[in-house]
Amino acid sequence: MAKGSANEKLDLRYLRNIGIIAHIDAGKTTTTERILYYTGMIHKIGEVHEGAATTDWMAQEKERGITITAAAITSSWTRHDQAYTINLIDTPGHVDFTAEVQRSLRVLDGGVVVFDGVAGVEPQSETVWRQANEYKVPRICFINKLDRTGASFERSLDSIRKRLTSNPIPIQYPYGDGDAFKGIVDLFSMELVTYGNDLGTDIKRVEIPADLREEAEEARQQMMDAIIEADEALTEKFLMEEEISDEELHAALRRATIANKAQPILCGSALKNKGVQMLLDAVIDFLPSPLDIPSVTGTDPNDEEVLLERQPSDEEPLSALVFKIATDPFVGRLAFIRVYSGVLRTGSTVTNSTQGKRERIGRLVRMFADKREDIEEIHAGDIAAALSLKNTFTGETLSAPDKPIVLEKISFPVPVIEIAIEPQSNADRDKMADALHKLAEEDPTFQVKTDEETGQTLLKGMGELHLEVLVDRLRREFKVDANVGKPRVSYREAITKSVRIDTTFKRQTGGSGQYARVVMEFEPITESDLEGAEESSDRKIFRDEQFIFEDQIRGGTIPKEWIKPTMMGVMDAMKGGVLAGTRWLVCGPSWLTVPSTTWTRPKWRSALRVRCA
Ligand SMILES: Nc1nc2c(ncn2[C@@H]2O[C@H](COP(=O)(O)OP(=O)(O)OP(=O)(O)O)[C@@H](O)[C@H]2O)c(=O)[nH]1
Ligand SMILES: [Mg+2]
Repeated sequence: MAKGSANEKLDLRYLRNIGIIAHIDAGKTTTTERILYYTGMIHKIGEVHEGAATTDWMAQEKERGITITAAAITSSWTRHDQAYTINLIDTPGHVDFTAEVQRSLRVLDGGVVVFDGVAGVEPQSETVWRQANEYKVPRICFINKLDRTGASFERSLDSIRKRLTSNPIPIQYPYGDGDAFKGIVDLFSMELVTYGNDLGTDIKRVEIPADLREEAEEARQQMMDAIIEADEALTEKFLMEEEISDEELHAALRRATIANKAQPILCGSALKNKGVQMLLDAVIDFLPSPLDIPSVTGTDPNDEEVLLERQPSDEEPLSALVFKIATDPFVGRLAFIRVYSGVLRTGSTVTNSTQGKRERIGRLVRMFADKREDIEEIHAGDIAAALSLKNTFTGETLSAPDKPIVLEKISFPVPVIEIAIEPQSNADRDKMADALHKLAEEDPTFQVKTDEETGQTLLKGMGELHLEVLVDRLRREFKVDANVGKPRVSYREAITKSVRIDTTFKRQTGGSGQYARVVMEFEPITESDLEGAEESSDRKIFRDEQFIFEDQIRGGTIPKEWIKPTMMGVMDAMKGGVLAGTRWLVCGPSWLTVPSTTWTRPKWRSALRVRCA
């Protein structure tokens, strides 16, 4: 691992913060696993379908063979004798977990978009592409699964061209497809890359075979034309009929990619270990370092109008964004952080400038999926995690106490579906509240609420799978036994005819005792009641959309201060209703507790109607 474990300054030129994004099952995790293997982070390749992939570490991920939570890893790759640090986030493809993509793209500098070579662009590829556009994340594309029957590089490329706002520029060309997929032509060096073993570690660069020569040359010409067209300086040179070198083409493609004017297209088969090392080379060659992207901007917490800017440098005041909170079964609350400027050090005190609170930085760790390594500092441009940040949540900014800045928050979609959950025992009830709180803290698209009318606890999420996984985690990680069901529909009661209530309350507790008598008339409200009733200046009539309360007490026989609580009692009772609700129309006697001698016969009349939901 490059600079991760040490406290030496990071040379930002040699850092890449990237995310892998795609439709579900395109092969993101399979590709990530190869990246870990070829960069020496793991010594054996684990497959998704065997529940053994490093970044799919949660029990639910292993069992289902899908990624649920974005996993961050750090690795190192040597290119032209220079070691580069790569912080990589493997994101989930399922639409229910789109928030994981959203927050990852917010803090990453570049993206690798993976496509299934049979299906090409799929619905969720369009979504993640749009998200990457929104955050202006430069990207390269990897057309994967070329070993599958029916795979087609050309067709997939065509779908990228047609269905995404893009300017794809292939820099590779496959040799065969399906069972016959044998290797990849590097259109810069014009060599065929093949593999001498199944693990893909024995890379051979050989002459392009005769049967492929013509196609490869045509593909190279198209690449050159496309790069020249995407770069003004080269276009000019071309028009002047000057010689253009491969180095110039390469540099121009890097510029165009970083400026989001083009996307280099690569291909291979992650499962069959073909093309991943070249993908790593392309990450280094074409995706930006933190120095290549615009410096971060934010606002002054004391004055939102004041825009502030921070350069990606250790010398600048600290600015960092917390983009994810996770509950780690071993170490507790983990906050994933991207530091944009300055240095975040263990033992230091920083300001959570979003909330205006101080936070002490305890342990800092570098993440390797579910494993971690202690570090002393996180430098400008880097991504790592902090333990025991108590008051900081997703999307909040940490900054130097004397130079606070608030970075733009992360926007998340609103949860759309609901289920009801009920603990099986009282012990589960307490555990459940705590666990739901923790899960909701991790996941901004998961909300917990209590339905006031039915008293049920409702879980709101992005889809059935999302909620199913959360309930499963509740049971297994937090050991809460709970039943799940559909939310109860809250029927409302409405009175249908007028009724007169005459209630007496008596309590003899020694001394003067307590006595109250309440007489009320209730009537259904009609539309004309609501329209017709005039505003009352003597405050004897109170009205809202569903309720008119008329005080008919004459001559001040009842002190005024008791009237309002009486009305509030009725309003409160209206929320529940008398038949199925838990509240009674005439509330507890606390507001009627009066010395018996002050009471005469009140005559109150109130009208109400409770609308059916
Ligand atoms: N034939 C073939 N299968 C592949 C290839 N890459 C991945 N797969 C298989 O496709 C399935 C999905 O792969 P994953 O790597 O989990 O895909 P993913 O994009 O991470 O999926 P999510 O994280 O759930 O969105 C697994 O069964 C892989 O073995 C490939 O290059 N060729
Ligand atoms: Mg995955």
